[in-house]
Amino acid sequence: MPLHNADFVAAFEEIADLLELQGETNPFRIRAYRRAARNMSGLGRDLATMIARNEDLHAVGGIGADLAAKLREIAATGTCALLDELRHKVPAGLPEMLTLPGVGPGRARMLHETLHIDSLDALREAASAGKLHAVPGFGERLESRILEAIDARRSKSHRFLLTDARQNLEPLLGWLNAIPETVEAVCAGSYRRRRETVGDLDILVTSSNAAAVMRRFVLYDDIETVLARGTTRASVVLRGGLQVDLRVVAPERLGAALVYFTGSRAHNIAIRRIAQAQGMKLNEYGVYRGERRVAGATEESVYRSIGLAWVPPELREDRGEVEAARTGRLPELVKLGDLRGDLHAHTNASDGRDSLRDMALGARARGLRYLAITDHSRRLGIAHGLDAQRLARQIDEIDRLNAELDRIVLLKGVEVDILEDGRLDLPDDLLSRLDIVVASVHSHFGLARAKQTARILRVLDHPYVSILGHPTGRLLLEREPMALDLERIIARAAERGCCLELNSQPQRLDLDDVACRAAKQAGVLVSIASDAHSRGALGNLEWGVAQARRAGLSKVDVLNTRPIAQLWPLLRKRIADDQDAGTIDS
Ligand code: DGT
Ligand code: CA
Ligand code: CA
Ligand code: ZN
Repeated sequence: MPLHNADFVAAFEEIADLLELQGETNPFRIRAYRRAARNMSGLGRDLATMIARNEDLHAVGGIGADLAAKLREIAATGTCALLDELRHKVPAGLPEMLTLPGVGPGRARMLHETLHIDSLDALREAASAGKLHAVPGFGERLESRILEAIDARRSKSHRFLLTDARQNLEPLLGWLNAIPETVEAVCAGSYRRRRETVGDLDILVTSSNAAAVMRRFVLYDDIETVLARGTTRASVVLRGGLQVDLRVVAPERLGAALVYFTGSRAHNIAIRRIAQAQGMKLNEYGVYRGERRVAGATEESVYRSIGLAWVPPELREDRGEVEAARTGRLPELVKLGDLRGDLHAHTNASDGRDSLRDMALGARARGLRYLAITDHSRRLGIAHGLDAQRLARQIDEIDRLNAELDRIVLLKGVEVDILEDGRLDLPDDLLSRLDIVVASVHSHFGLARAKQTARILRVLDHPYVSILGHPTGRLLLEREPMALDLERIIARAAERGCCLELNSQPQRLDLDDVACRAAKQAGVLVSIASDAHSRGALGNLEWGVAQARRAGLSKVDVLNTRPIAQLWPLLRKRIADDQDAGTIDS
Protein backbone atom coordinates (compact mmCIF):
# COMPACT_ATOMS: atom_id res chain seq x y z
CA MET A 1 0.00 0.00 0.00
CA PRO A 2 1.62 3.30 -1.01
CA LEU A 3 2.14 5.81 1.77
CA HIS A 4 0.54 9.25 1.78
CA ASN A 5 2.61 12.40 1.96
CA ALA A 6 1.32 12.85 5.50
CA ASP A 7 2.97 9.54 6.48
CA PHE A 8 6.40 10.72 5.36
CA VAL A 9 5.85 14.07 7.06
CA ALA A 10 4.82 12.35 10.29
CA ALA A 11 7.89 10.09 10.23
CA PHE A 12 10.28 13.03 9.80
CA GLU A 13 8.53 15.09 12.44
CA GLU A 14 8.69 12.18 14.80
CA ILE A 15 12.41 11.81 14.14
CA ALA A 16 12.94 15.51 14.86
CA ASP A 17 10.92 15.30 18.09
CA LEU A 18 12.74 12.19 19.24
CA LEU A 19 16.13 13.68 18.43
CA GLU A 20 15.24 16.67 20.58
CA LEU A 21 13.93 14.47 23.37
CA GLN A 22 17.07 12.39 23.52
CA GLY A 23 19.08 15.61 23.78
CA GLU A 24 20.55 15.82 20.30
CA THR A 25 23.19 18.53 20.44
CA ASN A 26 23.35 19.37 16.76
CA PRO A 27 20.44 21.73 16.05
CA PHE A 28 21.02 21.58 12.29
CA ARG A 29 20.29 17.89 12.25
CA ILE A 30 16.90 18.47 13.88
CA ARG A 31 16.12 21.46 11.69
CA ALA A 32 16.92 19.48 8.54
CA TYR A 33 14.16 16.97 9.33
CA ARG A 34 11.68 19.69 10.22
CA ARG A 35 12.40 21.67 7.10
CA ALA A 36 12.08 18.61 4.89
CA ALA A 37 8.81 17.71 6.64
CA ARG A 38 7.43 21.16 5.97
CA ASN A 39 8.41 21.05 2.32
CA MET A 40 6.86 17.63 1.92
CA SER A 41 3.60 18.73 3.46
CA GLY A 42 3.35 21.66 1.06
CA LEU A 43 4.20 19.50 -1.90
CA GLY A 44 1.57 19.40 -4.61
CA ARG A 45 2.66 15.93 -5.72
CA ASP A 46 2.53 12.40 -4.42
CA LEU A 47 5.86 11.49 -2.80
CA ALA A 48 5.34 7.75 -2.94
CA THR A 49 4.92 8.03 -6.70
CA MET A 50 8.03 10.18 -7.04
CA ILE A 51 10.01 7.60 -5.10
CA ALA A 52 8.58 4.69 -7.05
CA ARG A 53 9.59 6.42 -10.27
CA ASN A 54 13.03 7.10 -8.88
CA GLU A 55 12.64 10.83 -9.38
CA ASP A 56 15.14 13.32 -8.01
CA LEU A 57 13.91 14.24 -4.54
CA HIS A 58 16.05 17.38 -4.46
CA ALA A 59 13.08 19.06 -6.12
CA VAL A 60 11.13 18.74 -2.88
CA GLY A 61 13.56 21.09 -1.16
CA GLY A 62 15.84 20.41 1.82
CA ILE A 63 16.30 16.75 0.92
CA GLY A 64 19.86 15.65 0.33
CA ALA A 65 21.22 12.17 -0.22
CA ASP A 66 20.91 11.15 3.43
CA LEU A 67 17.27 12.20 3.87
CA ALA A 68 16.36 10.83 0.43
CA ALA A 69 17.69 7.44 1.50
CA LYS A 70 15.54 7.64 4.65
CA LEU A 71 12.47 8.41 2.54
CA ARG A 72 13.13 5.44 0.29
CA GLU A 73 13.55 3.25 3.34
CA ILE A 74 10.25 4.53 4.73
CA ALA A 75 8.53 4.01 1.39
CA ALA A 76 9.73 0.43 1.26
CA THR A 77 9.22 -0.59 4.89
CA GLY A 78 6.93 2.01 6.47
CA THR A 79 9.70 3.01 8.86
CA CYS A 80 13.48 3.48 8.99
CA ALA A 81 16.29 2.23 11.17
CA LEU A 82 16.95 5.62 12.74
CA LEU A 83 13.31 6.05 13.71
CA ASP A 84 13.13 2.58 15.20
CA GLU A 85 16.28 3.15 17.17
CA LEU A 86 15.03 6.47 18.53
CA ARG A 87 11.65 5.03 19.46
CA HIS A 88 13.48 2.39 21.38
CA LYS A 89 15.59 4.91 23.29
CA VAL A 90 12.96 7.53 24.16
CA PRO A 91 10.12 6.63 26.54
CA ALA A 92 6.94 6.19 24.54
CA GLY A 93 4.81 8.86 26.21
CA LEU A 94 7.25 11.74 25.85
CA PRO A 95 6.60 12.75 22.22
CA GLU A 96 2.92 13.18 22.96
CA MET A 97 3.77 15.65 25.72
CA LEU A 98 5.42 17.94 23.20
CA THR A 99 2.02 18.72 21.75
CA LEU A 100 1.02 20.50 24.96
CA PRO A 101 1.40 24.28 25.30
CA GLY A 102 4.57 25.28 27.10
CA VAL A 103 6.10 21.81 27.01
CA GLY A 104 9.20 21.55 24.86
CA PRO A 105 11.77 18.77 24.79
CA GLY A 106 13.73 20.23 27.70
CA ARG A 107 10.72 20.31 30.00
CA ALA A 108 9.50 16.91 28.87
CA ARG A 109 12.90 15.43 29.71
CA MET A 110 12.88 17.22 33.06
CA LEU A 111 9.46 15.76 33.90
CA HIS A 112 10.68 12.33 33.04
CA GLU A 113 13.87 12.64 35.05
CA THR A 114 12.35 14.19 38.17
CA LEU A 115 8.86 12.66 38.40
CA HIS A 116 9.28 9.66 36.06
CA ILE A 117 6.37 10.91 34.00
CA ASP A 118 6.15 8.95 30.76
CA SER A 119 2.59 9.44 29.52
CA LEU A 120 -0.15 12.04 29.28
CA ASP A 121 -2.11 10.11 31.91
CA ALA A 122 0.77 10.27 34.34
CA LEU A 123 1.24 13.93 33.55
CA ARG A 124 -2.42 14.71 34.15
CA GLU A 125 -2.30 12.90 37.45
CA ALA A 126 0.81 14.75 38.60
CA ALA A 127 -0.61 18.11 37.49
CA SER A 128 -3.94 17.61 39.24
CA ALA A 129 -2.10 16.50 42.41
CA GLY A 130 -0.14 19.77 42.28
CA LYS A 131 3.20 18.03 41.94
CA LEU A 132 4.22 19.83 38.78
CA HIS A 133 4.84 23.32 39.99
CA ALA A 134 7.59 22.11 42.28
CA VAL A 135 9.66 20.98 39.30
CA PRO A 136 12.27 23.54 38.20
CA GLY A 137 11.00 25.54 35.23
CA PHE A 138 7.33 24.91 36.01
CA GLY A 139 5.03 27.33 37.79
CA GLU A 140 1.46 27.10 38.95
CA ARG A 141 0.25 28.84 35.83
CA LEU A 142 1.92 26.36 33.52
CA GLU A 143 0.63 23.53 35.66
CA SER A 144 -2.98 24.61 35.23
CA ARG A 145 -2.51 25.33 31.54
CA ILE A 146 -1.21 21.82 31.01
CA LEU A 147 -4.13 20.35 32.89
CA GLU A 148 -6.61 22.37 30.84
CA ALA A 149 -4.96 21.40 27.59
CA ILE A 150 -5.05 17.69 28.37
CA ASP A 151 -8.72 17.87 29.33
CA ALA A 152 -9.64 19.98 26.31
CA ARG A 153 -7.97 17.48 24.04
CA ARG A 154 -9.82 14.55 25.55
CA SER A 155 -13.19 16.19 25.07
CA LYS A 156 -12.51 17.15 21.45
CA SER A 157 -13.10 14.39 18.98
CA HIS A 158 -10.53 14.08 16.28
CA ARG A 159 -11.07 15.95 13.03
CA PHE A 160 -9.07 16.13 9.81
CA LEU A 161 -7.88 18.87 7.47
CA LEU A 162 -9.44 18.99 4.02
CA THR A 163 -6.13 18.09 2.36
CA ASP A 164 -5.75 14.99 4.50
CA ALA A 165 -9.33 14.07 3.75
CA ARG A 166 -8.68 14.44 0.04
CA GLN A 167 -5.53 12.33 0.12
CA ASN A 168 -7.62 9.56 1.60
CA LEU A 169 -10.67 10.16 -0.51
CA GLU A 170 -9.31 10.24 -4.03
CA PRO A 171 -7.68 6.81 -4.15
CA LEU A 172 -10.71 5.34 -2.41
CA LEU A 173 -13.10 6.83 -4.97
CA GLY A 174 -10.78 5.44 -7.64
CA TRP A 175 -11.03 1.98 -6.09
CA LEU A 176 -14.82 2.16 -5.80
CA ASN A 177 -15.29 3.48 -9.32
CA ALA A 178 -13.20 0.59 -10.65
CA ILE A 179 -15.67 -1.96 -9.27
CA PRO A 180 -17.59 -3.27 -12.32
CA GLU A 181 -20.95 -3.08 -10.50
CA THR A 182 -20.41 0.57 -9.52
CA VAL A 183 -22.27 3.15 -11.56
CA GLU A 184 -20.69 6.06 -9.73
CA ALA A 185 -19.01 6.74 -6.38
CA VAL A 186 -19.29 10.25 -4.95
CA CYS A 187 -18.50 11.98 -1.70
CA ALA A 188 -21.20 13.64 0.42
CA GLY A 189 -21.04 14.92 4.02
CA SER A 190 -18.97 17.79 5.34
CA TYR A 191 -16.24 17.18 2.76
CA ARG A 192 -18.65 17.96 -0.03
CA ARG A 193 -19.73 21.07 1.83
CA ARG A 194 -16.01 21.86 2.21
CA ARG A 195 -16.32 22.47 5.90
CA GLU A 196 -12.88 23.55 7.11
CA THR A 197 -12.30 20.23 8.86
CA VAL A 198 -14.11 16.93 8.50
CA GLY A 199 -15.03 14.34 11.10
CA ASP A 200 -15.41 11.47 8.68
CA LEU A 201 -16.01 10.80 5.00
CA ASP A 202 -19.46 9.89 3.73
CA ILE A 203 -19.44 8.12 0.40
CA LEU A 204 -22.37 7.14 -1.76
CA VAL A 205 -22.07 4.48 -4.43
CA THR A 206 -24.82 4.02 -6.97
CA SER A 207 -25.26 0.44 -8.05
CA SER A 208 -28.02 -2.07 -8.49
CA ASN A 209 -25.82 -4.74 -6.93
CA ALA A 210 -25.01 -3.58 -3.39
CA ALA A 211 -23.63 -6.94 -2.27
CA ALA A 212 -20.97 -6.96 -4.99
CA VAL A 213 -19.89 -3.42 -4.13
CA MET A 214 -19.69 -4.24 -0.42
CA ARG A 215 -17.59 -7.32 -1.03
CA ARG A 216 -15.03 -5.34 -2.96
CA PHE A 217 -15.10 -2.26 -0.73
CA VAL A 218 -13.92 -4.09 2.38
CA LEU A 219 -10.93 -5.46 0.46
CA TYR A 220 -9.54 -1.93 0.06
CA ASP A 221 -5.94 -2.05 1.19
CA ASP A 222 -5.96 1.08 3.31
CA ILE A 223 -8.71 -0.15 5.64
CA GLU A 224 -7.51 -0.77 9.16
CA THR A 225 -10.74 -1.79 10.87
CA VAL A 226 -14.21 -2.64 9.65
CA LEU A 227 -16.52 -1.17 12.30
CA ALA A 228 -19.79 -2.32 10.78
CA ARG A 229 -20.87 -4.05 7.63
CA GLY A 230 -24.40 -4.52 6.38
CA THR A 231 -25.93 -5.24 3.01
CA THR A 232 -26.01 -1.65 1.78
CA ARG A 233 -23.87 0.19 4.30
CA ALA A 234 -20.53 -0.12 6.01
CA SER A 235 -18.30 1.90 8.28
CA VAL A 236 -14.55 1.45 8.31
CA VAL A 237 -11.50 3.20 9.70
CA LEU A 238 -8.61 3.86 7.35
CA ARG A 239 -5.01 3.51 8.42
CA GLY A 240 -4.63 7.23 8.99
CA GLY A 241 -7.51 7.13 11.51
CA LEU A 242 -10.13 8.62 9.22
CA GLN A 243 -13.53 6.92 9.35
CA VAL A 244 -15.47 6.26 6.16
CA ASP A 245 -19.21 5.68 6.05
CA LEU A 246 -20.27 4.08 2.81
CA ARG A 247 -23.75 3.53 1.47
CA VAL A 248 -24.88 1.88 -1.71
CA VAL A 249 -28.03 3.32 -3.27
CA ALA A 250 -30.05 2.56 -6.36
CA PRO A 251 -29.38 5.02 -9.18
CA GLU A 252 -32.93 6.39 -9.14
CA ARG A 253 -32.45 7.40 -5.49
CA LEU A 254 -29.09 9.12 -5.81
CA GLY A 255 -30.43 12.68 -5.71
CA ALA A 256 -32.38 12.20 -2.49
CA ALA A 257 -29.55 10.26 -0.85
CA LEU A 258 -27.04 12.90 -1.88
CA VAL A 259 -29.15 15.69 -0.42
CA TYR A 260 -29.62 13.75 2.80
CA PHE A 261 -26.02 12.65 3.32
CA THR A 262 -24.50 15.93 2.23
CA GLY A 263 -26.33 17.61 5.05
CA SER A 264 -25.81 19.56 7.04
CA ARG A 265 -28.22 18.21 9.57
CA ALA A 266 -29.57 21.72 10.11
CA HIS A 267 -30.09 22.24 6.37
CA ASN A 268 -31.89 18.90 6.12
CA ILE A 269 -34.23 19.80 8.92
CA ALA A 270 -35.02 23.16 7.30
CA ILE A 271 -35.86 21.67 3.89
CA ARG A 272 -37.86 18.84 5.40
CA ARG A 273 -40.00 21.45 7.12
CA ILE A 274 -40.59 23.16 3.78
CA ALA A 275 -41.68 19.85 2.28
CA GLN A 276 -44.04 19.20 5.17
CA ALA A 277 -45.59 22.66 4.87
CA GLN A 278 -46.59 21.68 1.32
CA GLY A 279 -48.01 18.34 2.39
CA MET A 280 -45.01 16.38 1.15
CA LYS A 281 -42.51 14.10 2.78
CA LEU A 282 -38.76 14.28 2.15
CA ASN A 283 -36.34 11.58 3.21
CA GLU A 284 -33.17 9.89 2.00
CA TYR A 285 -35.16 7.88 -0.58
CA GLY A 286 -37.08 10.63 -2.27
CA VAL A 287 -39.83 13.23 -2.08
CA TYR A 288 -43.33 11.84 -1.61
CA ARG A 289 -46.84 13.19 -1.91
CA GLY A 290 -48.86 10.55 -0.10
CA GLU A 291 -47.62 7.24 -1.48
CA ARG A 292 -46.48 8.74 -4.76
CA ARG A 293 -42.79 9.46 -5.20
CA VAL A 294 -42.47 12.78 -7.00
CA ALA A 295 -38.69 13.30 -7.07
CA GLY A 296 -35.35 11.79 -6.03
CA ALA A 297 -33.16 10.82 -8.97
CA THR A 298 -31.25 14.09 -9.01
CA GLU A 299 -30.64 16.78 -6.42
CA GLU A 300 -32.21 19.37 -8.70
CA SER A 301 -35.43 17.35 -8.84
CA VAL A 302 -35.56 17.13 -5.05
CA TYR A 303 -35.14 20.85 -4.52
CA ARG A 304 -37.43 21.76 -7.42
CA SER A 305 -40.24 19.52 -6.17
CA ILE A 306 -40.44 21.50 -2.94
CA GLY A 307 -40.17 24.88 -4.65
CA LEU A 308 -36.48 25.57 -4.09
CA ALA A 309 -33.60 26.32 -6.40
CA TRP A 310 -30.69 23.87 -6.20
CA VAL A 311 -28.43 24.95 -3.35
CA PRO A 312 -24.65 24.69 -3.78
CA PRO A 313 -23.33 22.25 -1.14
CA GLU A 314 -21.03 24.86 0.42
CA LEU A 315 -24.08 26.88 1.47
CA ARG A 316 -26.03 24.06 3.10
CA GLU A 317 -25.63 25.12 6.72
CA ASP A 318 -29.03 26.67 7.42
CA ARG A 319 -27.62 30.19 7.43
CA GLY A 320 -30.33 31.73 5.27
CA GLU A 321 -29.72 29.70 2.10
CA VAL A 322 -33.09 27.91 2.26
CA GLU A 323 -35.04 31.17 2.25
CA ALA A 324 -32.76 32.50 -0.52
CA ALA A 325 -33.38 29.34 -2.57
CA ARG A 326 -37.13 29.82 -2.13
CA THR A 327 -37.13 33.43 -3.26
CA GLY A 328 -34.57 33.11 -6.05
CA ARG A 329 -31.94 35.13 -4.18
CA LEU A 330 -29.07 32.66 -3.93
CA PRO A 331 -25.81 34.45 -4.67
CA GLU A 332 -23.80 33.46 -7.70
CA LEU A 333 -20.78 32.09 -5.88
CA VAL A 334 -17.20 32.89 -6.82
CA LYS A 335 -15.37 30.13 -8.74
CA LEU A 336 -11.70 29.20 -8.92
CA GLY A 337 -11.69 30.31 -12.55
CA ASP A 338 -12.80 33.80 -11.50
CA LEU A 339 -9.48 34.48 -9.79
CA ARG A 340 -7.18 36.53 -12.00
CA GLY A 341 -4.29 36.67 -9.62
CA ASP A 342 -2.87 35.79 -6.25
CA LEU A 343 -1.71 38.39 -3.75
CA HIS A 344 0.38 36.46 -1.23
CA ALA A 345 3.27 34.19 -2.22
CA HIS A 346 6.80 33.45 -1.05
CA THR A 347 10.01 32.59 -2.87
CA ASN A 348 13.30 31.06 -1.84
CA ALA A 349 14.44 34.57 -0.93
CA SER A 350 12.65 33.99 2.40
CA ASP A 351 11.20 30.65 3.45
CA GLY A 352 9.72 29.54 0.14
CA ARG A 353 11.10 26.68 -1.88
CA ASP A 354 11.02 27.96 -5.45
CA SER A 355 12.62 30.88 -7.27
CA LEU A 356 10.86 34.03 -8.32
CA ARG A 357 10.83 32.86 -11.91
CA ASP A 358 9.41 29.45 -11.04
CA MET A 359 6.66 31.02 -8.98
CA ALA A 360 5.82 33.34 -11.86
CA LEU A 361 5.71 30.46 -14.32
CA GLY A 362 3.67 28.36 -11.90
CA ALA A 363 1.09 31.13 -11.56
CA ARG A 364 0.95 31.61 -15.30
CA ALA A 365 0.47 27.90 -15.88
CA ARG A 366 -2.58 28.06 -13.62
CA GLY A 367 -4.07 30.81 -15.74
CA LEU A 368 -3.35 33.63 -13.30
CA ARG A 369 -2.46 37.01 -14.77
CA TYR A 370 -0.69 38.48 -11.79
CA LEU A 371 1.16 37.27 -8.71
CA ALA A 372 2.24 39.39 -5.77
CA ILE A 373 5.60 38.39 -4.34
CA THR A 374 5.32 38.89 -0.60
CA ASP A 375 8.34 37.43 1.13
CA HIS A 376 8.74 37.85 4.87
CA SER A 377 10.31 40.94 6.40
CA ARG A 378 13.54 40.77 8.37
CA ARG A 379 12.21 40.18 11.87
CA LEU A 380 11.21 36.66 10.95
CA GLY A 381 14.76 35.40 11.24
CA ILE A 382 13.74 31.76 11.06
CA ALA A 383 12.05 32.46 7.74
CA HIS A 384 15.15 34.26 6.46
CA GLY A 385 13.16 37.50 6.23
CA LEU A 386 14.22 40.28 3.89
CA ASP A 387 15.81 43.52 5.05
CA ALA A 388 15.63 46.74 3.04
CA GLN A 389 18.67 45.90 0.95
CA ARG A 390 17.56 42.42 -0.06
CA LEU A 391 14.07 43.70 -0.77
CA ALA A 392 15.51 46.37 -3.07
CA ARG A 393 17.39 43.68 -4.93
CA GLN A 394 14.24 41.61 -5.29
CA ILE A 395 12.43 44.64 -6.71
CA ASP A 396 15.08 44.93 -9.44
CA GLU A 397 14.76 41.25 -10.22
CA ILE A 398 10.99 41.60 -10.53
CA ASP A 399 11.45 44.47 -12.99
CA ARG A 400 13.70 42.27 -15.08
CA LEU A 401 11.28 39.35 -15.03
CA ASN A 402 8.30 41.56 -15.83
CA ALA A 403 10.16 42.87 -18.86
CA GLU A 404 10.92 39.36 -19.98
CA LEU A 405 7.74 37.35 -19.26
CA ASP A 406 4.45 37.80 -21.01
CA ARG A 407 0.95 36.88 -19.78
CA ILE A 408 1.96 37.27 -16.12
CA VAL A 409 2.76 40.35 -14.06
CA LEU A 410 4.65 40.16 -10.79
CA LEU A 411 3.68 42.70 -8.15
CA LYS A 412 6.32 43.98 -5.77
CA GLY A 413 5.26 43.27 -2.27
CA VAL A 414 6.17 42.10 1.17
CA GLU A 415 4.55 40.23 4.01
CA VAL A 416 5.60 42.64 6.69
CA ASP A 417 5.63 41.43 10.23
CA ILE A 418 3.36 43.15 12.75
CA LEU A 419 5.29 43.97 15.91
CA GLU A 420 3.84 43.52 19.37
CA ASP A 421 2.54 47.09 19.54
CA GLY A 422 1.07 47.18 16.04
CA ARG A 423 3.97 48.95 14.38
CA LEU A 424 5.45 47.33 11.28
CA ASP A 425 8.81 45.70 10.82
CA LEU A 426 9.89 47.88 7.84
CA PRO A 427 10.11 51.67 7.48
CA ASP A 428 7.34 53.61 5.75
CA ASP A 429 9.51 54.99 2.97
CA LEU A 430 10.32 51.47 1.89
CA LEU A 431 6.71 50.25 2.16
CA SER A 432 5.54 53.23 0.12
CA ARG A 433 7.62 52.07 -2.83
CA LEU A 434 5.92 48.68 -3.06
CA ASP A 435 2.84 47.76 -5.09
CA ILE A 436 1.30 45.82 -2.23
CA VAL A 437 1.88 45.39 1.49
CA VAL A 438 0.44 42.39 3.30
CA ALA A 439 0.81 42.80 7.06
CA SER A 440 0.63 39.70 9.26
CA VAL A 441 1.02 38.63 12.86
CA HIS A 442 3.61 35.91 13.47
CA SER A 443 4.22 36.38 17.19
CA HIS A 444 2.53 37.44 20.44
CA PHE A 445 -0.64 35.50 19.66
CA GLY A 446 -1.60 35.44 23.32
CA LEU A 447 -2.23 39.13 24.03
CA ALA A 448 -5.42 40.06 25.84
CA ARG A 449 -8.39 40.81 23.57
CA ALA A 450 -8.37 44.59 23.98
CA LYS A 451 -4.65 44.85 23.39
CA GLN A 452 -4.70 42.46 20.44
CA THR A 453 -7.57 44.34 18.85
CA ALA A 454 -5.84 47.70 19.31
CA ARG A 455 -2.71 46.21 17.73
CA ILE A 456 -4.61 45.17 14.61
CA LEU A 457 -6.63 48.40 14.37
CA ARG A 458 -3.34 50.28 14.29
CA VAL A 459 -2.25 48.16 11.34
CA LEU A 460 -5.47 48.88 9.46
CA ASP A 461 -4.88 52.58 10.01
CA HIS A 462 -1.43 52.36 8.48
CA PRO A 463 -1.41 54.20 5.14
CA TYR A 464 0.58 51.60 3.25
CA VAL A 465 -0.99 48.34 4.38
CA SER A 466 -3.09 46.92 1.55
CA ILE A 467 -4.18 43.64 3.10
CA LEU A 468 -4.25 42.15 6.58
CA GLY A 469 -2.77 38.64 6.18
CA HIS A 470 -4.23 35.57 7.93
CA PRO A 471 -6.08 37.92 10.31
CA THR A 472 -6.76 35.63 13.27
CA GLY A 473 -3.54 33.60 13.20
CA ARG A 474 -5.31 30.33 13.84
CA LEU A 475 -3.87 26.98 12.79
CA LEU A 476 -6.63 24.42 12.46
CA LEU A 477 -6.43 21.59 15.00
CA GLU A 478 -3.34 23.27 16.45
CA ARG A 479 -3.66 26.90 17.49
CA GLU A 480 -6.79 28.82 18.42
CA PRO A 481 -7.49 32.16 16.72
CA MET A 482 -6.17 35.20 18.54
CA ALA A 483 -8.59 36.88 20.90
CA LEU A 484 -9.91 39.69 18.69
CA ASP A 485 -12.93 41.93 18.32
CA LEU A 486 -13.49 40.94 14.70
CA GLU A 487 -16.56 43.08 14.36
CA ARG A 488 -14.55 46.22 15.09
CA ILE A 489 -11.73 45.08 12.87
CA ILE A 490 -14.06 44.50 9.94
CA ALA A 491 -15.73 47.86 10.50
CA ARG A 492 -12.36 49.62 10.59
CA ALA A 493 -11.18 47.80 7.47
CA ALA A 494 -14.31 49.03 5.70
CA GLU A 495 -13.67 52.56 6.85
CA ARG A 496 -10.03 52.54 5.75
CA GLY A 497 -10.47 50.67 2.49
CA CYS A 498 -8.15 47.94 3.75
CA CYS A 499 -8.70 44.43 2.41
CA LEU A 500 -8.77 41.28 4.52
CA GLU A 501 -7.17 38.04 3.51
CA LEU A 502 -8.73 34.64 3.21
CA ASN A 503 -5.52 32.68 3.50
CA SER A 504 -6.00 29.45 1.54
CA GLN A 505 -3.46 27.24 3.26
CA PRO A 506 -5.60 24.28 4.32
CA GLN A 507 -4.41 24.54 7.93
CA ARG A 508 -5.24 28.26 8.07
CA LEU A 509 -8.41 29.12 6.07
CA ASP A 510 -8.20 32.46 7.82
CA LEU A 511 -10.49 34.48 7.87
CA ASP A 512 -13.02 31.73 8.26
CA ASP A 513 -16.32 31.52 6.39
CA VAL A 514 -18.35 33.28 9.07
CA ALA A 515 -15.99 36.25 9.24
CA CYS A 516 -15.76 36.45 5.44
CA ARG A 517 -19.53 36.72 5.31
CA ALA A 518 -19.38 39.59 7.80
CA ALA A 519 -16.65 41.23 5.69
CA LYS A 520 -18.84 41.04 2.62
CA GLN A 521 -21.76 42.57 4.48
CA ALA A 522 -19.52 45.43 5.64
CA GLY A 523 -18.30 46.02 2.09
CA VAL A 524 -14.75 44.85 2.77
CA LEU A 525 -13.03 43.16 -0.15
CA VAL A 526 -11.54 39.74 0.55
CA SER A 527 -8.24 38.64 -0.97
CA ILE A 528 -8.28 34.89 -1.58
CA ALA A 529 -4.56 34.19 -1.34
CA SER A 530 -2.51 31.02 -1.62
CA ASP A 531 0.32 32.03 0.75
CA ALA A 532 2.20 29.54 -1.40
CA HIS A 533 5.69 28.60 -0.28
CA SER A 534 6.19 26.55 -3.43
CA ARG A 535 4.92 26.44 -6.95
CA GLY A 536 2.68 23.47 -6.21
CA ALA A 537 1.09 25.23 -3.25
CA LEU A 538 -0.44 27.84 -5.56
CA GLY A 539 -3.08 25.11 -5.80
CA ASN A 540 -4.14 26.09 -2.25
CA LEU A 541 -6.36 28.70 -3.88
CA GLU A 542 -8.94 25.99 -4.41
CA TRP A 543 -9.44 25.61 -0.65
CA GLY A 544 -9.76 29.35 -0.17
CA VAL A 545 -12.34 29.59 -2.92
CA ALA A 546 -14.35 26.83 -1.25
CA GLN A 547 -14.42 28.78 2.04
CA ALA A 548 -15.36 31.97 0.18
CA ARG A 549 -18.27 30.07 -1.36
CA ARG A 550 -19.31 28.91 2.09
CA ALA A 551 -19.31 32.58 3.05
CA GLY A 552 -21.62 33.34 0.12
CA LEU A 553 -19.04 35.49 -1.65
CA SER A 554 -19.53 36.37 -5.30
CA LYS A 555 -16.92 37.44 -7.81
CA VAL A 556 -17.33 41.14 -6.95
CA ASP A 557 -16.68 40.50 -3.27
CA VAL A 558 -13.22 39.16 -3.98
CA LEU A 559 -10.34 41.56 -4.58
CA ASN A 560 -8.28 39.33 -6.84
CA THR A 561 -11.01 38.57 -9.35
CA ARG A 562 -10.32 42.01 -10.77
CA PRO A 563 -8.14 42.71 -13.77
CA ILE A 564 -4.88 44.29 -12.75
CA ALA A 565 -5.82 47.75 -13.99
CA GLN A 566 -8.66 47.85 -11.47
CA LEU A 567 -6.45 46.47 -8.73
CA TRP A 568 -3.97 49.32 -8.26
CA PRO A 569 -6.30 51.81 -6.58
CA LEU A 570 -7.70 49.08 -4.32
CA LEU A 571 -4.25 48.22 -3.01
CA ARG A 572 -3.88 51.79 -1.79
CA LYS A 573 -5.82 53.12 1.14
CA ARG A 574 -8.41 55.82 0.87
CA ILE A 575 -6.54 57.76 3.50
CA ALA A 576 -3.38 57.43 1.43
CA ASP A 577 -5.31 58.69 -1.59
CA ASP A 578 -6.28 61.77 0.34
CA GLN A 579 -2.78 62.44 1.52
CA ASP A 580 -0.92 62.01 -1.72
CA ALA A 581 -3.27 61.23 -4.52
CA GLY A 582 -0.50 61.89 -6.99
CA THR A 583 1.52 58.79 -6.22
CA ILE A 584 -1.01 56.24 -7.40
CA ASP A 585 -0.04 54.29 -10.47
CA SER A 586 -2.65 54.26 -13.13
P1 DGT B 1 -18.58 15.65 10.08
O1 DGT B 1 -18.49 14.25 9.59
O2 DGT B 1 -18.66 15.75 11.56
O3 DGT B 1 -17.53 16.54 9.53
O4 DGT B 1 -19.97 16.28 9.56
P2 DGT B 1 -21.04 15.67 8.54
O5 DGT B 1 -21.98 16.77 8.20
O6 DGT B 1 -20.38 14.96 7.42
O7 DGT B 1 -21.86 14.67 9.48
P3 DGT B 1 -22.04 13.10 9.47
O8 DGT B 1 -20.89 12.39 8.86
O9 DGT B 1 -22.40 12.74 10.86
O10 DGT B 1 -23.34 12.87 8.58
C1 DGT B 1 -23.33 13.14 7.21
C2 DGT B 1 -24.63 13.75 6.81
O11 DGT B 1 -25.69 12.81 6.96
C3 DGT B 1 -25.01 14.93 7.68
O12 DGT B 1 -24.45 16.12 7.22
C4 DGT B 1 -26.52 14.90 7.57
C5 DGT B 1 -26.86 13.46 7.39
N1 DGT B 1 -27.30 12.85 8.65
C6 DGT B 1 -26.69 11.88 9.32
N2 DGT B 1 -27.40 11.54 10.40
C7 DGT B 1 -28.48 12.34 10.42
C8 DGT B 1 -29.58 12.50 11.31
O13 DGT B 1 -29.71 11.83 12.32
N3 DGT B 1 -30.51 13.46 10.99
C9 DGT B 1 -30.39 14.21 9.88
N4 DGT B 1 -31.31 15.13 9.61
N5 DGT B 1 -29.36 14.10 9.04
C10 DGT B 1 -28.41 13.18 9.30
CA1 CA C 1 -18.98 13.19 7.62
CA1 CA D 1 -20.54 10.06 8.73
ZN1 ZN E 1 2.33 34.64 7.21
